[in-house]
Amino acid sequence: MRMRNERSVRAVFGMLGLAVLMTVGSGTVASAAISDCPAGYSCLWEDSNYKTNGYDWDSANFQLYHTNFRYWDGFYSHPHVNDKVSSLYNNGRVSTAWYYVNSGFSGSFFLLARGSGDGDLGNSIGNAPGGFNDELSSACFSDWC
Ligand SMILES: [Ca+2]
Ligand SMILES: [Ca+2]
Repeated sequence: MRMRNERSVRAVFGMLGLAVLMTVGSGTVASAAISDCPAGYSCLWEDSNYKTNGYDWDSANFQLYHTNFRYWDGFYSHPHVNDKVSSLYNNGRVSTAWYYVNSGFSGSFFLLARGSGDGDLGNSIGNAPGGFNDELSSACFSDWC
């Protein structure tokens, strides 16, 4: 599948942090769920395919960083996302986003370039590597880590 190949290539670049190269073609993966992620935010959903309990609008979103998903206190409030994120999207305006399995930007991590996401952390297909499903506890855009 064309889209799957694009996403695999982008995953490799994402791991290298080459955000500048990531903008080409980012619009081709847009879906109704991703479009619910506000511009300038990274959005996190409990389930795969950019949904929480079947609702694509029900995401936890951060604008600069979030040090501990256990205490989600932003404007876009969501209490259940710690260790439950299964899909996510970086709709930031500028930079790569970093996602960590532990609070305080520690532990294993991966990167998503601006304008990219991963619809299922439960597999290693897409922009995020495998092994991160239901594990994430903090995240930041690269200027704020
Ligand atoms: Ca989950
Ligand atoms: Ca965790």
